[in-house]
Amino acid sequence: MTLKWNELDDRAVKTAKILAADAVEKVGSGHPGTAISIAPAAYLLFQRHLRIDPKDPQWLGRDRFIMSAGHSSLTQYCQMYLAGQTLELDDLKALRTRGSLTPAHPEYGHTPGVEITTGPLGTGIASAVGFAMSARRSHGLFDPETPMGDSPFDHYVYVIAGDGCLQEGVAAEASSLAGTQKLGNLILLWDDNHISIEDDTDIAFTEDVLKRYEAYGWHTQRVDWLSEDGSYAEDVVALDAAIEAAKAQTDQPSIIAVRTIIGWPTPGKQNTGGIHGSKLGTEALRGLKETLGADPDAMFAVDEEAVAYARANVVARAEQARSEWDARFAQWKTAHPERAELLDRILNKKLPENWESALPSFEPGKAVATRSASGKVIASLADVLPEVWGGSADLAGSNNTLMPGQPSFIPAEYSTGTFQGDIFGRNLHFGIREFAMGAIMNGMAADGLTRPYGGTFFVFSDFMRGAVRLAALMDLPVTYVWTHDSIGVGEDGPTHQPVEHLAAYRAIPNLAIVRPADANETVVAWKTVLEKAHPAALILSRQNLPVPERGEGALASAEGLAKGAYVLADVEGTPDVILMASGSEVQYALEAKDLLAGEGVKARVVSVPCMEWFDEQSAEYKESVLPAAVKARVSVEAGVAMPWRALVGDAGRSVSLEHFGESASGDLLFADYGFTAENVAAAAKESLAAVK
Ligand SMILES: Cc1ncc(C[n+]2csc(CCOP(=O)(O)OP(=O)(O)O)c2C)c(N)n1
Ligand SMILES: [Mg+2]
Repeated sequence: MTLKWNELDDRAVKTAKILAADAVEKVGSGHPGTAISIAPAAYLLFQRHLRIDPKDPQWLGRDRFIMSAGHSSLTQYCQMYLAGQTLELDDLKALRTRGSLTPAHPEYGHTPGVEITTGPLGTGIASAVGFAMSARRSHGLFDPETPMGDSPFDHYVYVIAGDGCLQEGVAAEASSLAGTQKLGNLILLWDDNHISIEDDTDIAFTEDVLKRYEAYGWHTQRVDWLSEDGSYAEDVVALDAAIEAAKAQTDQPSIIAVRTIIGWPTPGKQNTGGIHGSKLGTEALRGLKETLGADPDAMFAVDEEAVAYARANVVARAEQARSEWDARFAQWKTAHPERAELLDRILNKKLPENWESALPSFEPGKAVATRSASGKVIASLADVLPEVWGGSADLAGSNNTLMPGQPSFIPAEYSTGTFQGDIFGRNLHFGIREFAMGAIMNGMAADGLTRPYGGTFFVFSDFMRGAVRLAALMDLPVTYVWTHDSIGVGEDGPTHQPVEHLAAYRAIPNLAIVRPADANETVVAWKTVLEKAHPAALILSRQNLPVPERGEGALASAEGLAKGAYVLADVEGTPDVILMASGSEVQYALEAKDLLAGEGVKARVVSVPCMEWFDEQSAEYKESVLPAAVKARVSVEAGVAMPWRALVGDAGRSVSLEHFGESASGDLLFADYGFTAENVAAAAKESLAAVK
């Protein structure tokens, strides 16, 4: 079908260019360049391809749009305005000002219609891969019998990315996986303008990007608006044909390189790094408007007729798309009432009645690694929580992240002797790509129909930190399964032994770091994480840990974990000293309690699996666990003591690790570095002395 495009379309594009320039000019900062030059492509996408309903930004049947080049948020904001979705002119005038719907970078959960927070370059592409995977998994979960493309759960995921996104490793990681996954629903427009902040990208970026994507298994196309002879034409017809070809490609993701001139047509500033991230200034702004045939002195002068035309077009397309989709969705609902109930439950963010009865419990006596307990929990979720799926960055066997009996989410032709592939499978294989794993899970979680988890060694969580921070910022219910959580890793040595990681991750706001002390705490940890549905990391041991007796006459119930910290073992009356510990070190605190009792010192043991959840508790509860009057305190954790300072107080002592580990057996390192009952008891006596 040839593109229908008329003079009003041209005028709407001009309006977008001028609004982008004016919005930055008004606030005095921002990124006008790309928003000016990529406007025709973004307009074409929003007006002719993207299936959205401006009245219902959360419409399940919509296509997803992701502005990976998040600095160019105006590209999206101007199109949302022209489409009549969420934003009005006043919102554009309020760009980058406090509380506006138009923050500097698109923010998920803040501006309806923004699918994911972008700005850290490259992560948008990776999250888009997550959205595309989520779409396929959702099709498989709710409508597996229907051919791909015909289900109400099918849709396209469109991304606009710049040179920066394509230079970032996370985009390369995710794009490689997208090729293997044959994500035919993913379409990436690369604004190939050869400019980033330091001007010409030749200084750092010279490979043939399309060849690279071809090697990843992508369908690649090029649309040159800038010709060899230096002439420039915003050829929307050619781009439209390329988008059509990309949509027709059902078993490969697509990239379309659009060679543009940044800032075109801004006299004196186009094609320079200078227009990337600074306001144009009066002269260039007037020049741009004159070139576009607009009043050079008017600010925010919109072409009302063109705006009305664009909005009407989006409404008409939305009405048609809605009526087709609504009918298909209604049919699906009637045909599958149970699945419709499941969808309802998931959309309402509820867990099924009594789901927790599927969870395992562990008999005291036998020692169990918490990673292995976590694996048993994951296995137990298979039938009760079909929305839960996940995997690992090539460490499934070590992270215990496999859901037994479930096929792998890979095209069947990539099945191996070990893993049976199915495009609707459930076990995820991220490859050795931790950052992409994190950003992909963000896309899945933001899409909202599934609950992803992903594992790696805790020490390598550093590689995914940028994505974890975004999950915390967006408050996405992603679960990290980070195992091999301390020097307990042993022989693999200091490169594999986390030391500073607990502190570093506790420093991220809105992220729960949960380090259970034993198998039964691990069960409650998973249960609480799934119930709370916020970003959370499970920090799990490689090595076996004792499973102590709990209940009457023994240690307190592991249910206390849900409060973040709880009294695990107590004494008659007021304790002399409080021993706090997390994870594998709780056992030393318990042993120390007995040693101290032998010397007439009354020690309370508090298990502190999650400082963030403890922080949320009432003042009364906190006082009941850690009475202010008891100043003698000891923390025990195989990591830097920094996060414990507030809990131990001035007279407190920390049994901690302030240096890197070594390649040696974990048992030897624990003992040699002072993680023993004797040393904990000695620290308790020191603290008691300090109080006196
Ligand atoms: C991970 C990350 N590193 C650095 C930046 C800072 N930054 C913002 S835009 C930009 C240049 C982007 O170049 P490009 O994608 O080509 O955008 P264009 O200049 O064409 O708009 C940089 C380095 C960032 N936002 N994210
Ligand atoms: Mg660029």
